[in-house]
Amino acid sequence: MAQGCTFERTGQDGKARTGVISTPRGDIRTPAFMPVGTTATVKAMMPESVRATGADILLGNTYHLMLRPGAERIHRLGGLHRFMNWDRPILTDSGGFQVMSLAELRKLTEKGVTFRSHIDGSRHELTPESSMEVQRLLGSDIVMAFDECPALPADRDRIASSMQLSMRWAARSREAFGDRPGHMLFGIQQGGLEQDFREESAKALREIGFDGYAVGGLAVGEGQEAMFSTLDFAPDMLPEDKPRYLMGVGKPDDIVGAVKRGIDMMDCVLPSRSGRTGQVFTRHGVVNIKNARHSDDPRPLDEACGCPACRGYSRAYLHHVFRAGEMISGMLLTWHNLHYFQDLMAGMRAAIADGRFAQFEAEFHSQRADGDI
Ligand code: PRF
Ligand code: ZN
Repeated sequence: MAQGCTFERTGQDGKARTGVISTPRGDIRTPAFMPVGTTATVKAMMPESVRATGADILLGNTYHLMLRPGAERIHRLGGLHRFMNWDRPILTDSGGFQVMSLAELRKLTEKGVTFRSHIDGSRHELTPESSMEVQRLLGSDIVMAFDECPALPADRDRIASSMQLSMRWAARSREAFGDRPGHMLFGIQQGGLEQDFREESAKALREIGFDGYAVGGLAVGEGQEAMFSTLDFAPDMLPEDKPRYLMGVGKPDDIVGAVKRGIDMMDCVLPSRSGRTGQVFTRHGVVNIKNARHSDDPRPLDEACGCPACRGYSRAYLHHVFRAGEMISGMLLTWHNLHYFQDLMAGMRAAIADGRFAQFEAEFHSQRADGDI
């Protein structure tokens, strides 16, 4: 473990774990949900509000920030924490995944990937070495190795060669990262849905040695059932005494299923993005605030929620400001959604600590309706 950072496991119930990652910028309680702050903001939220929802750590993106406003600029301005006024831990993704989904004219070689910016068409290159440098300039607390992730379905040959390239890049990432006390480097397991490739990838990562391990390459079109089948074996291949991070997941039921299978950290744009499109997550299921049936409803989104949107406003008001395109709509709904996701994590942490995770999971599912509520 990088000097100045520790991972202490404080409880386990079945495969579900609870613990604390300690960093010089603060503790991260696990299982942890990381709100996404791609462009140095969690959209529609002040950092102090993000903290008030219960977040211990945010996710930032190498790809977006290197293009705009530039990593050197952020570095000159005191680093990403100072720049965006968030002084707690930040994890940054390494860029390869975003290049593959957003950039244009991508060219993949052994060295790395060249591409055109989706913002202004300018040419750029990302390699394991340059990704480590950008993440250093940003001042990221948890740095992700540079990897490649094929969209699924893909044939076995493509999955194998992509995974093996990612493992060579993982070794180069480790070398380029060097020794940075107080900062952690996470490796990323790839290998699609294939047990043998997941094992080959895990073995390569374990031999290199990382401060934490991500399960990458899931939630890329395979569906929940296939993702859970893979999570039935993939996390077990990663060191038990290091944090395990499932990248880009997910819906509340994905998160509960991932924690049940031994995942400690997750991130997803869903609560923040849905907050801006009027989709609201509650313990009873999804509420679509744009639906006309909310227009006279004096009740809050969720009676049991302690967030500002639920304490101060009716569904009728939230429906009105959404329909009117008012900015407070995105602010309140995002706040509620992030609060709901953090409540869910806190509920799981407490249930694991008390040895009642199965009961928590049963209640989580029984409270939920399938359709809109
Ligand atoms: N690799 C990286 N970032 C990611 C993924 C990955 O496989 C995913 C897959 N769900 C999301 N974000 N570096
Ligand atoms: Zn609420």
